[in-house]
Amino acid sequence: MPDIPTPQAVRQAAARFAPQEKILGIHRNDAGHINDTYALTLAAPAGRIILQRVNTTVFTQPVQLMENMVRITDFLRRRLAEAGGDPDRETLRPLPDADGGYLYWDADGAPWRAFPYIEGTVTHQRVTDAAQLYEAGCAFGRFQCLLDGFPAGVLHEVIPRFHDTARRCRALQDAEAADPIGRAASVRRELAFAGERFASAGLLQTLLDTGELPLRVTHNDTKINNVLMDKDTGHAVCVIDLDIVMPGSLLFDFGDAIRSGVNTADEDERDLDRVRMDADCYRAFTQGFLRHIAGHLTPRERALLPVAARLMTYECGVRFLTDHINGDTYFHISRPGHNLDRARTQFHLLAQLETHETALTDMLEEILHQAAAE
Ligand code: GN1
Ligand code: MG
Repeated sequence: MPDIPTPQAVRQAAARFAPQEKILGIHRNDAGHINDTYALTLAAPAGRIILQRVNTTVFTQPVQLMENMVRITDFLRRRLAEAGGDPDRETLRPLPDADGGYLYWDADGAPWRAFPYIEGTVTHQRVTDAAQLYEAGCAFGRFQCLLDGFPAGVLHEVIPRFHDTARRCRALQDAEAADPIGRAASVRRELAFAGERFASAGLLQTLLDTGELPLRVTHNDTKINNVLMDKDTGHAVCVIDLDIVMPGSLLFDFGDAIRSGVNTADEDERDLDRVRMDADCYRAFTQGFLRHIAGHLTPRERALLPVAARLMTYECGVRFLTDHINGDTYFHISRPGHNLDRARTQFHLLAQLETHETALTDMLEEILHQAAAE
């Protein structure tokens, strides 16, 4: 599979999901780090379409992945209809291709899929005000509620033990030992920072394995840019990127959203002075998230919310650093050292989460109390 699809491959794939004569324009979107994403503009009255080439290095079972997605979105559509929502706007829906399947395989053997574009919405790569995080919190909390009752047993585990942080640490140690392109020596400081925290990495997965944390159906990739917001009202509309919805811990979803949402800078910011933990954003996300689900949390889950924020930030930094050492084989990069820059922002943010953990824990307690009183 070529690194980036050729324009011809993109056009051919597009023509499988929309009549060729109706396609007016194709624009690449570089926000995601894994799949290749394009927006197709179609002649009126048809709306736009999102077209994606699925990354088969990361998703080795694209057919199973799409089976999951169809099941999940069917379920969500039913739940939204029952709740008086708008299923066309509030959840994704994979589009069938010309043969009626959900994947089109191109000449290089790469799978493509498409979704209707949800018009009138925007995503935020970086949050600019706490109200956006409140909305994102509501969206992920509601997503969790809507999936309550989904038969988890039917889901394929498309990337097993995705948020097993200790496994991610072992992968970092393996990368350091193999050092395939000789980068390890130049990242000693980052390796030491990561190494000092290896011992505490396994906590959440261990508690899941022993049954002390409940296994739920979770999103597992709750980056803030995975929520579509109404461009006029600012309200959250739809949770997207359902590739790794799988059984997991709700703490993964909380932690990863905090990781991506409370950073005042971009995930790949080079000037670390700009990377700061915004406590107002932390509070706002938590208020939105807990508004829907505070009553469902077990005492253990409640107690571990701040720990999860720290561990998911750590895990993400470890993954970026591992990929840097391995030669950038997993996350798309657009400049040399891109994954190292990303690892550094995560570790910088993590240091701040650690410093403020007591205060953040108090803040969470207060929000949980308020949520219980409402
Ligand atoms: C990847 O492609 P994107 O941005 O949705 C990654 C997440 C990371 C994220 C970091 C399947 O998500 O786990 O948190 O990058 N997705 C996968 O930005 O590995
Ligand atoms: Mg993703």
